[in-house]
Amino acid sequence: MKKINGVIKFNMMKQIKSVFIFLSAVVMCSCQNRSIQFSDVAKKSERIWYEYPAKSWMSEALPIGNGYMGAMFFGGVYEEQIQFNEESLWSGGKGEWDEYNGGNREDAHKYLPKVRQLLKEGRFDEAHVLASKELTGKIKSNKGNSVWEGYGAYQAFGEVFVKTQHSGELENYKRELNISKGIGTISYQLGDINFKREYFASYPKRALVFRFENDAPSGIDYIIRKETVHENVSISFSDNQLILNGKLQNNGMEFESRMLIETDGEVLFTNGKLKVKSAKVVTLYLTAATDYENNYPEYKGRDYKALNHKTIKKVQSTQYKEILAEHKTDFVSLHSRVALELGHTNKDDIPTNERLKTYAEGQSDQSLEALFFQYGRYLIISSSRPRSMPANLQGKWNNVTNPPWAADYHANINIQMIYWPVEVTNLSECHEPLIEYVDNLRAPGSKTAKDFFNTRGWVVNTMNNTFGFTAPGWGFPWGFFPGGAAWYGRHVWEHYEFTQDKNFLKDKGYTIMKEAALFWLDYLTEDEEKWLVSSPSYSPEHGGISTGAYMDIQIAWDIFTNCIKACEVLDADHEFKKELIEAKSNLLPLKIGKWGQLQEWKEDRDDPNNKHRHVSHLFALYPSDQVNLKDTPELSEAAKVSLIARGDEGTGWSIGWKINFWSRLLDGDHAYKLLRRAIKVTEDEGTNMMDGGGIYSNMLSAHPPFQLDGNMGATSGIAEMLIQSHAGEIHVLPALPKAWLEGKITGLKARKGFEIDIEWKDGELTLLKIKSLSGNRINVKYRDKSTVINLKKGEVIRLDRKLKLIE
Ligand code: FUC
Repeated sequence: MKKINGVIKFNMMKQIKSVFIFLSAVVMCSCQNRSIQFSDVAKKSERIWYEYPAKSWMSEALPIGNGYMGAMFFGGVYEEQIQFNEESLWSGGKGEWDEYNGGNREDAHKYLPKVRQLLKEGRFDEAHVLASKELTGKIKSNKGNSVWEGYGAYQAFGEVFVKTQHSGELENYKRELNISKGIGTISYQLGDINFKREYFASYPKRALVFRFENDAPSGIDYIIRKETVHENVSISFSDNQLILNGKLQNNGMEFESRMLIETDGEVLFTNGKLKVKSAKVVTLYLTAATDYENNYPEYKGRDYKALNHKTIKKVQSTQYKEILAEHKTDFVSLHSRVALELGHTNKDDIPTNERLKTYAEGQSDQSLEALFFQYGRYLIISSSRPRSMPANLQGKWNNVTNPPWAADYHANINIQMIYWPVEVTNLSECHEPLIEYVDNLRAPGSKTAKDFFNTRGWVVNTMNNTFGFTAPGWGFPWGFFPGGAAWYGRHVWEHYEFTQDKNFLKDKGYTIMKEAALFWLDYLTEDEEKWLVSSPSYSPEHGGISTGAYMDIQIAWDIFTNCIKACEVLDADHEFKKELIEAKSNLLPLKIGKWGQLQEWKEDRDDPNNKHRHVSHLFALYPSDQVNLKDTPELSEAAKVSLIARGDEGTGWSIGWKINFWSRLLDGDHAYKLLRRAIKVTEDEGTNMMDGGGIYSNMLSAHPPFQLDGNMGATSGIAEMLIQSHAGEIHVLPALPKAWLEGKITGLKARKGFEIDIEWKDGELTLLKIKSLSGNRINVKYRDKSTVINLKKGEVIRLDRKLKLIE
């Protein structure tokens, strides 16, 4: 029984039975007018709004961002508070501790044979002690209060406060974030004066823009100041710019923010503040940068002052209206690629906080679910754009110097989850920062591979910072996870699968994947039955040190499989491909345990009462495709048993993951149940690891506390409910819940280069539109029907519920 889980086979029978569709341009023309139309209701619904200013940064303030910078606005009436970030402002690194070297220890691998031997002999406690001492990352802790030197944390940058010197009775207050345009607005009246503010984060201009307007006949007065939690800063004013300069006390990182002010009022600079007199309009353009550069091992050297200078110059020479129009075009060009309408009703006229409350009480609100889906897309567009750094655990939003888990890049589920929906929801460009970042981790990661494992290739463990920390974390049970790099390799492959961009694969992607695979070729060892296993291994964050925790094996399977496919696409590296095929065939097969579960460990020791938030042994089901209903039905059934035992509770991201699992198991109603759980509003800003998850009233996901992965996991889960393309075919409405009787979605992407629109009524497909972007042939499946389509690049077809061509 050596090969329970083989390579996914193309289903020949289905292929033969299928109807072959070859299209002509004539068909394309005749269908031109039959595309999916959205009601005004859907178009209007993409906003979240409130009738009161925010008090809590985490649960109420609203996020905007341009990839490089993020801001949270509160919407205070008499005093506005806008907290802002710049992505590279991090404590830690060599600047904090001159011996810092990404956690690496040169001779660590010398202890590997001994740890392996102890594991072989079943001396787990001793193996744990030795691994904890010798196979953990080097970091300096001398403060006795769990502050670790060198690793650092993402830092709050500063805040802009704007005081309005006017009083009167407050009426008609509204605070809103339009997520399809990327614009925040605040409007209200004080007495008989109308106030309006407009905020956005321009990616093309690399600046945050805040505009304050009033209709008082001779304007009103404002007091504007910038603050920061960091010491050693200087504030100055020149050339209409409020400039904040500083150096982080922690590591000497230099930073600067410049805020250009444009107003019809008179501006005075006194005591570090701007006094604006008799203004009807005040516009602030804020930019920021640091001397950080992603250049291993220095991570320093950017001419940040020149960069800021250039940004402000560009802004100075352009009118506000033009900057706004340019921003809208840029933002909408991404966000509008996908539109989703669920059901008929739209409760958009009810403030979001009230809507969330009634939803948590059990009322239906499908347009809220659609809004939540689009919010995930909004958040990633706002925090991950080409040439920016990737989104971290909090995207780009953080208001403290010691954020939870350092607001870093966790590679044992979190960062990957943040990027799960980008390809399928038509935001491939937003994936690029992750891939760039990953490419830059190869250098430190190959040192870690040598130092700790004596292998070729590169490796990343549980957590990374911005200074190339690729070693295992400094606590073995949570910090040891050499699977990070190969998991990142899956993102590279998915980027290729969706875009079919061979040049990308050839010039960049393949090297990242190959080097991640090399690590696994070397790290895997033979067990007593000659199967390849990892040793030591640790199923993320629970379970004890062992040999052959299945997540490792599934990750090795995944990178080997995808590398083999990449060799085929590129027609290259044939010898290496053979090596991979051989190793893959020797991987320990997945096993079904005594209570019918998919085993998490090599030994059959899963506890049916274990509710741990990590469900790592189902990596094979999602995001990977090693276990899928089409090719491995028994293993899928076992995965289901495991999933039921784990339960429906967890942190925000854990619930997000489970939505994707249930979708892959084609149980739309269970996926939906979890989606409702994910959208359940909470005020908990603590750290509940068991049954915390939900969202805050600003719709940011609560781990708790706020963590972006929960938003993105749910967005990906919704996409998986509507389309799947992992098993070599496009499966339409694979996990449609009963609650979504009616709906439409346009612009989803499928692997092999397709763009898909779907419309359904009474739970039945009514229209399927497929556009081929790469000229590939593929099987399309809807319920028990399937058909092979073979379209030229650019061709479009429309199919009905029987998958028959609509002429
Ligand atoms: C992993 C999880 C935690 C948290 C952290 C950022 O360690 O187990 O729940 O999400 O990442």
